Amino acid sequence: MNSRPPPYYENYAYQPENFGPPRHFGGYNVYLPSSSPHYLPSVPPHYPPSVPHYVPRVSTHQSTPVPTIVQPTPSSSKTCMPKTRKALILILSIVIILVGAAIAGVLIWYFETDSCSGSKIHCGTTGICVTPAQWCNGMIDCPNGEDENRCVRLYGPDFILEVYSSENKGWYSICHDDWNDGYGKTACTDMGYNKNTYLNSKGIAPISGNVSFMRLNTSAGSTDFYKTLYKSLWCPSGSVVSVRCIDCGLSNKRASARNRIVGGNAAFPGDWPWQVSLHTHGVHLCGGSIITPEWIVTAAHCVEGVYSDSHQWSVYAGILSQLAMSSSRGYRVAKIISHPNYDPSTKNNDVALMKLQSSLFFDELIRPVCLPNPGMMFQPEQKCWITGWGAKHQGGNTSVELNAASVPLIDSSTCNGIFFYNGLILPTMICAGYLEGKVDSCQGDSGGPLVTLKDSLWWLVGDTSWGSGCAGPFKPGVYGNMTRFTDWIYRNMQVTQS
Ligand code: 4AZ
Repeated sequence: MNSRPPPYYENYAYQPENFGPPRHFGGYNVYLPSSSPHYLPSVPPHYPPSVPHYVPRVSTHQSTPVPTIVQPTPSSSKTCMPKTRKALILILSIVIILVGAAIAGVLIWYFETDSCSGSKIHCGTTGICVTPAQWCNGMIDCPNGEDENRCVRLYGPDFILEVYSSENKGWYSICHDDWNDGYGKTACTDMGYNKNTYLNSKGIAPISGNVSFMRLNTSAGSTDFYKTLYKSLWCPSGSVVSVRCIDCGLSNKRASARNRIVGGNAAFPGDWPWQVSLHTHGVHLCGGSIITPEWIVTAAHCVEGVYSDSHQWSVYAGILSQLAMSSSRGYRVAKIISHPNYDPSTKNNDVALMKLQSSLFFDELIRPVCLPNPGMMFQPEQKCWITGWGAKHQGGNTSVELNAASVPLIDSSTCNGIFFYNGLILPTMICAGYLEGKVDSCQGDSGGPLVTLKDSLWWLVGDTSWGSGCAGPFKPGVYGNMTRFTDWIYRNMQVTQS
């Protein structure tokens, strides 16, 4: 039996669909007089020149006696042509109404059948959609169960591919026998990655104590590998599938004691290649982290209220100096997704995603950081790094150059102590810093990364969220706890897959 913790779909961080704060369309005032008729001049309507010309023609025609035909009465002769006009107008109105109704019908049909264009996921080709919260939650919501039959995740620091079996109610690793890159790409796209970023699949030793696996039945005659999986207590190759969906977590940084942020040092090119600067109206406001060529992780409080409109943002990647950014264009943002359960008063679930309009091109200076997989453990005092263009002291201006500093994690029970944050640290938060202060993130670093190096890869441990001032004793920086958000991030990356 699988002796691991309960299935990861129990994602407390994710709650039913209610994406983001309501859009604020501040400043839009349409100056339509509420009672326009009062503004109309009280003069008779102006007719086009054809109208007076038309009336005499009618009377001329009527004046020709036709003995065998009943002569129209003067009154009827007077209204004969206006009636034709009325009929024409009536017919025209009906045609306009019908065309309008047809267009409205087509639009309603389009949005009903393609409601996935919003924040929803397609149930295969049925045309039906479900919310990200319904996807892989252990309950069938799609007509053919599409929401529960290809649930995959990467487990632990070795990226072990696991598939959820609703039949056996658990997560299972997959025997490497008969596995190929095609299956690997399928699994990655099902997680929310684009198949273009796929790196490789490997066979590795299973986690000790793992005694049951899923095996591929290649003679099952299906191209869909999920349909060929069956539970087995034996894995002939003795190895399970490990998949890398993106070449993440690489940096040029050599281990060094170079230690601004508050108490940090200026960064070198390529040291923190996932770090981005988020500008609105030409000004740096927040940091963010690249996780795929088109997705950036930041803090929900950075994109709150008036800042939730994607059009105002520009994303700068691979540039260390704010001065250099002002002379470059930046990447446009197509979409912002804030965590639906972000609470501005407590900063609970302070995470958001930005989808870029065009993909980043990865090189030495622009690279993604790894999202922590479920089952990853960080040491209580794990050495981490914070980076950003934030202030170098409490109340200072944002910095021109990117700065970095090393801070250890502080376990949540300590950070919630009365001398520290006295119960304000929620499970979606993680603290990092020193008891004596001195080194910390500060205003302008928000949304940026808290990363750690583990097994030669850089992992996103948190996103800069809040703190009581900057670098004061017993008031460390507080970061969004990324392991709590990865499930939500993947589901939302799937929303806009295709
Ligand atoms: C901020 O306002 C901010 N010392 C970021 C980090 C910290 C405090 C404030 C933590 O962006």
